Amino acid sequence: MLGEALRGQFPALNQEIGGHPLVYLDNGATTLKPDCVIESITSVYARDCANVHRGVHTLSQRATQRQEEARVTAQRFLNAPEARECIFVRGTTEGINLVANTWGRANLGPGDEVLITAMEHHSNIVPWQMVCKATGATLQVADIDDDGALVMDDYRAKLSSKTKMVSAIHVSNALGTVNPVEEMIRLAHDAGALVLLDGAQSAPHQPVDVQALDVDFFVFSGHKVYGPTGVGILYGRESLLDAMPPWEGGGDMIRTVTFEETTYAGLPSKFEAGTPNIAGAIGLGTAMEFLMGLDLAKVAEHEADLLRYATERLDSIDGLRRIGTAEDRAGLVGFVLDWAHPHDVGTILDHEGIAIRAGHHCAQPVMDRFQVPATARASFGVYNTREDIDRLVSALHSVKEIFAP
Ligand code: 7TS
Repeated sequence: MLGEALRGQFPALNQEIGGHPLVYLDNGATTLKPDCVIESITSVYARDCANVHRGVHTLSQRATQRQEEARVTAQRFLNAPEARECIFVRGTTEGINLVANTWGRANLGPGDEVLITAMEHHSNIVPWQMVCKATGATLQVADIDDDGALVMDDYRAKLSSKTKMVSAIHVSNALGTVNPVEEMIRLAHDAGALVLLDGAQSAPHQPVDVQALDVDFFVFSGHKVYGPTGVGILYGRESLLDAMPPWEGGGDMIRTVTFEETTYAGLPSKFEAGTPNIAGAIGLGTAMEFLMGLDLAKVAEHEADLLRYATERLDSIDGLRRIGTAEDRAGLVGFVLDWAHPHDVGTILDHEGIAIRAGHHCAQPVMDRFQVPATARASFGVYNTREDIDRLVSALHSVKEIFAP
């Protein structure tokens, strides 16, 4: 049911670029959307178009019910104990900023430390840098090795009673590294620290169980799990979310307001001020149902096969060097070529109808670590096939003929 059999459900795949059928290998940036998600979003605007949580009329009740059903779907998707622990946010970036700005400002001070890894996306570096600056806390960074794997000895060495939060990428968007998160979480908890996992690149590719992981916060973006842009989920343990101050003030997040004092609503409303991305939340619900319907364990297997195949085929190209060679990898392969800049590679591949990403992938410290300005990255999704990889490899051979005849 994966690969070729799914392609008909993704209308964006049914087009030609420069006279070639589209090969979409930029799923790490965003995934294409299946018909069911597009129809789900359209049906909100076409039929159930109303604001949520405030209307007595039928349309508002329908919109509210559908949004809250999507929250229950998120609870199932993550195996969260309670639906109210799943907060709708704008995406991974907003989820991390929310925790940094609420939990962080309330709990960090001079002498405290936040530990991240050297393979983080900018969205898991900058918010912590900002909150450390504001609170006097210190940002620590656990090293990675030449394969792009976390150096566990360094992680252990940098964990101490000063560490209040470990905020780590689950699967690296630049290297594909899958971090040993179970061990990282256990060690962090032993040291008395909380753990936030950036699941932007794990949630699309494997089952996630926040209870089995015993993780305190988990964030992911809707648009990378075949859902719409502008929506995502922050999961947090209820006791932690309850104790955190609100993020934005406004409608829907209050219990009572006077000019002297405001009391706040309970979860999840406390963190959802203002009119939310209603159609986005509902579309994300449909996307999570879609992925669970495919069985995420099978998705993981399918993409692992593509990764193995791509690795083998790319390694047969002279002058191609893969960046990110850790043992445990998922979802993507990054590489540089001796004979062409990644941006030129990306542009030429586009002429062949092949979409990849070239750049620093919002992970400049990773590029610095590997002393490259950028990499080319092919990232996989449920609809990709071995033929897509064959097309990529044959187009790379054409690039080689242009640059290194
Ligand atoms: N964390 C990781 C690991 C990511 O890969 C991304 C986006 C983000 C956070 C931010 O997600 P957002 O939805 O809030 O923007 N990564 C990429 C990428 O690799 N190419 O384009 C976006």
